[in-house]
Amino acid sequence: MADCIFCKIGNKEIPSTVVYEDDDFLAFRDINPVAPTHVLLIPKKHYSSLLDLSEDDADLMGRMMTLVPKIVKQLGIDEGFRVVINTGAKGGQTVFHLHIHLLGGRVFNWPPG
Ligand code: DGP
Repeated sequence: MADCIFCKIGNKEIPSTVVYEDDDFLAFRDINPVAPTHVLLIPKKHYSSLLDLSEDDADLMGRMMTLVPKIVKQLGIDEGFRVVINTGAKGGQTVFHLHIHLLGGRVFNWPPG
């Protein structure tokens, strides 16, 4: 997608701090971290959100999920972390290219306690 910021990060038109890359995925540091470690994992293929997925995407998305343990171990946050996918403007999504937030360290107080 021509005007998608994460497509541009994925194809290196826009620089980012990359922590993992292969042919289909890129993980990079969030520009506005809300946790001591805050990384975004994206498919290089453009999907606007989780709502774009169909059965045809099961293999790609399965591989994306299996990257999570690999990346959190590399980042040293595997003792405890959160995985967040904001979906839709009312779900807090601000960049409309599917991405997984990987949040490690002390994060927002949810669930409370
Ligand atoms: P969300 O609100 O779930 O759509 O998350 C979008 C995240 O993307 C937000 O935490 C900030 C981050 N972000 C937006 N623009 C850039 C950018 O140009 N570079 C990087 N590294 N992160 C960005």
